[in-house]
Amino acid sequence: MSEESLLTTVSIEGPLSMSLPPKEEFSEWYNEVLRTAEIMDVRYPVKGMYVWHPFGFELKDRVYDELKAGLRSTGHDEAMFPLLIPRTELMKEGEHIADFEKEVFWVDRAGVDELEEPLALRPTSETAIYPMFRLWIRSHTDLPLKVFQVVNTFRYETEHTRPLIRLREITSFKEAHTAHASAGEAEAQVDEALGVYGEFFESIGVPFTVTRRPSWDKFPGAEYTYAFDTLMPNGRTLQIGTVHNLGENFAETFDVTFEDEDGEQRHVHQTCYGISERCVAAVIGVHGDDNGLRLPWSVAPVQVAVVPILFAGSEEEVMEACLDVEERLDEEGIRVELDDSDDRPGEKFFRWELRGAPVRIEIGPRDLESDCAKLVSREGEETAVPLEGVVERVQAVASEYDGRLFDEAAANLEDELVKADTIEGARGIVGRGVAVVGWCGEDGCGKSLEEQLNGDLLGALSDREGSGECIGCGSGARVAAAVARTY
Ligand code: A5A
Ligand code: MG
Ligand code: ZN
Repeated sequence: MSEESLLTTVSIEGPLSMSLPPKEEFSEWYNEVLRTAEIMDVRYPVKGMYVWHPFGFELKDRVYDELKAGLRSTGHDEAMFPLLIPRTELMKEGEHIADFEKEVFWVDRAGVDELEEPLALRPTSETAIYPMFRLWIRSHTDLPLKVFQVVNTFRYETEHTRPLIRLREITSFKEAHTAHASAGEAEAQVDEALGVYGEFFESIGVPFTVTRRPSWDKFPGAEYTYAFDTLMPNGRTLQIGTVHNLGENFAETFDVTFEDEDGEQRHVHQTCYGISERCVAAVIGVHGDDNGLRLPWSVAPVQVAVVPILFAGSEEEVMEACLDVEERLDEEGIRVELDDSDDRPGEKFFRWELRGAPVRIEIGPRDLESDCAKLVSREGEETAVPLEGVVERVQAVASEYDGRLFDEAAANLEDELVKADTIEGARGIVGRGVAVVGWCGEDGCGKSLEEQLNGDLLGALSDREGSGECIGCGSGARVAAAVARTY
């Protein structure tokens, strides 16, 4: 056996350690991908708090760049408020605190002193921000006010904690808060926010449903809540964002008023909306495969991995060609990494598939004989490309990559949204997909549906009409509602 064929054999098969649990075993797969692709280290000794590896952090930052761009382009300004909230402020809004009280971490000592007033670690920042809105807003000319911040928030979650999904320290909580002169403007803001979030999720390839949450699942203190959910591979939906119309509730509590055009003092109308690093969990869960991550081009920290196939005698020539390809891609603003580590080619292939690089370029002596490089898609399709045409070919792949990823995932979600006309039928769907059922919209009937179906009523789907009978009580179905098992 020649040296070359021996190495090739190794590179194709790879050692046994280079494998993941199949994606079908989603929970094991997810944990193993987070660990081996270096997204999160879960060994930090506080429950529900995890460490971002640099690779995961860069992925997160790129995802959040998309989100921030959408907010900025619609007139939201970034600000930052303190982590600690005085107890009296936190306790002011009765409905809000009734729900959050069980989840709050407290600071009640500083050094050796007991604090006169305990300070809460923000579980979310309404009660930190609105006392400042009170000072900032004087007149109708100060409205609308639209700010957002990306901060860590703390929630003492008692359900099973999971990295990126259910955290006690949410490290990347993006919360937007707005104030308006009228109810109509606040409603229009809810629509704008739904649009910004929809475009954001599409830009990271994550398909979603939008539902109006039932009254018992709305944000505490809100008039109503819309939520974005995606479907994870284990058949559970994950709430990946929410948009709330707060009406005048918080404005009344925090005395946030403005002088209108007739010189009258009025309460502002408010909205807020939030997204956490669950959106990164969604990117990972929705697109990954048995070989690891499949990252959208828009957010992949490494879009193209260049792997030299080295043999004694041609090393210099091969490295030169690799460096040239790297440089030309880099000049075009493509995030390229030349993997010149000492690992075997097979190990490098595994690494870049695991890390979700959309394209791998292999260059070896055989490719150079015909002045070509081998371009391998993340799905494993191989094409020989003339060296001088590599940049163009990569750009062609880039231009259609994310659209295809999203369409594939969206079609999959569409398949899993299954209409059911009976309780029996819906039972067979909940737990593996999303049951779409006629619902009268009554709270009592909805709660009983949740019990009978052993799932959560996500609420009325925004893009579907109710028709026929409510599957719970047989009266007219006012809405088409989604029911699923949730994270
Ligand atoms: N102030 C508003 C925006 C708010 O706090 N809304 S929220 O409670 O619904 O949170 C916004 C989003 O954060 C949720 O839709 C969910 O996607 C995410 N989230 C909530 N709790 C979380 C947790 N413990 N870990 C990770 N993400 C969480
Ligand atoms: Mg909660
Ligand atoms: Zn009913």
